[in-house]
Parts: sequence; structure tokens; C-alpha cells
Amino acid sequence: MSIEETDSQVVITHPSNSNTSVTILKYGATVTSWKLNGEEQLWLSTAAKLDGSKPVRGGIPLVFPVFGKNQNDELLSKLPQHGFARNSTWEFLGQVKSNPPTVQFGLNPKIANQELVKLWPLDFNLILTIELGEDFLKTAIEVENASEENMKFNWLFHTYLHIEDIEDTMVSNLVGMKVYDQLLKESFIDKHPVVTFHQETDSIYQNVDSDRLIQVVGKGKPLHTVKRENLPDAVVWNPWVDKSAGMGDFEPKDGFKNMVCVEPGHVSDFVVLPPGQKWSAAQILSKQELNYQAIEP
Ligand code: TA6
Repeated sequence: MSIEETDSQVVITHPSNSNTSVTILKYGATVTSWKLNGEEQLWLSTAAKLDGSKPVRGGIPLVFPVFGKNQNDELLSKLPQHGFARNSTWEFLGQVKSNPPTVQFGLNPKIANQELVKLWPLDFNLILTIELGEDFLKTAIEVENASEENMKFNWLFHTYLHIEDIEDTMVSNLVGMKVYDQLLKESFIDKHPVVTFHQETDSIYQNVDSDRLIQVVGKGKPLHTVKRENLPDAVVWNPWVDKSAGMGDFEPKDGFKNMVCVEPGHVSDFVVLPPGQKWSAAQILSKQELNYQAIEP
């Protein structure tokens, strides 16, 4: 296993397979690539800014302390959409396990984006742990409230998954779940057996049982499985034609055909963490291979 650190990023290669690797940009502690046996699992815009000038368009941006643009909380409403974790350069804390290779990144008010963190004057310690398995990637977060008052926050992994064709892709295991449609601005129970895509989709699935593995299936093949730990919600997003056209850092413009966001989070209400307490959560991404062995005639 190797860990290569440069000024801007860290690359981890699995000890058992040099074609399995993960790349983390220190800016936003953003996973920008996860290759499983040489095959890229994430989508990254070819116009993504990787120089710290704006949050990365693709990979796994981190959303904290607020999901979306808050309109009514005194402090959170001052922050930009999705908060400041993805706009801050995190500290690489090093390797914590050799197999599966596991590394950590940290963020606190002293090193966070100073222009933004001053808008949210609470003391905190974030530790992101990234574990590269032979056939999975686990990203885990620990939030410590180092303030003297309760800390109210959202957390979300804004995961951009690579797919082959959005119109031939479905997201399963969300049937019967309550969903808030961010476009219709209304809530309902989703009775569709699977989520399919034929227009912009921006749905917050709420309180999804933690034993529900969310699966992305493309052309009948299981492409991705998303397991959540302590993250009750899952956002499903595809920008489709017009929204893609309107994002300067979204390229190629038809790239929406090759990505779907499945975003584990705690976003339909706030985590309220008492002083001195810690909160943790994780997503585990894996690729389900069809283990089909033809029976010799
Ligand atoms: O997670 C879905 C979402 O909240 C969408 O509403 C869309 O805004 C997307 O995030 C991307 O947001 P961004 O700030 O990265 O352009």
C-alpha cells in the first residue's frame, strides 16, 4: 500500500491491487477519484476547479454545517449553500491503519475558510476518516462540539456516482419512503418501485431505514451500493439539461447522462450536539459484481 502526499492531495493505493486507489484533494477533503480495479466509480466534471477557487464539481464534496441555503436560522442563514467544509483546506492527519489503508483529515475553526467560519462562531473539530477496501470505500465523519453551547448542524456526503446512461439507470430500495421534492416543493410517499430519470431530479428521501442498501442499477447491472451509518436521509439528484447548462463548472454539458448523486446525510432536520459531545456517521460505497459462473456443459 502506498500513500503519496503532495501539497494539494493525497493518493492511496491498495496493497493488494495497485489498480485500486483513492485520491483526496486537501481542499474540501474532497475525494476526487475512487478507482476499483482500474475502473473509476465517481463522476468528476472536466471543468471542476481543483485549485481551491471553488468547491469541487464531482467526487464526494462534504456538506457541513448546513445543507442547501438556510433561510431562517440566525447563524446558518449567513453561510453559503452547503456550508464551508467543502470550501476549506483540511489538514492531512496521516495514516491510521495499514490494511485496509485508512487515512484521516481534520478541520477546525483555526484552519477553516476564515471568511466563512467567522459567520458561524462555534468551536468544533471535524475528523474525516477514509478507508480504502479491496471492494469498498468508506468515508466516515466525526464532529466534536468544542463550544460551550449546543451545536445545530446538517451533515451530507454529496457523492457523485459514475454511471453509463442516466436514462437506463434506476435507484432502488427507496420505495415507500417519504420524500421532499425540492423542485415541486412538496412532500409525499414515493410509491414508485424504483427512481428513474427523465428530467431534473432533486429529491430528499427522509428517514430511510438504515438497513436499506440504496442500489444504483444500470442496464440491469448493479453498479453501486450505498450503505449508511447514522445518516437517516438520502438525496437523489440529477441536474439534467438546463441545470447542467447553467453550471459553469459542469462539463461536458451532457455529463448529466453519466452521473447520479446519491447523497447520504442528516438534512431533513438538524443534529443538535451538546457541548463537549461527539457525533459520527459514515457511508460505505461498494460495487456489486454479478458472481455468475457459467455451468460447464
Ligand atoms: O444535493 C442536491 C443539491 O442540493 C441540488 O439542489 C443542487 O443545488 C446540488 O445540491 C448542487 O449544489 P452546488 O452548490 O454544489 O451547485
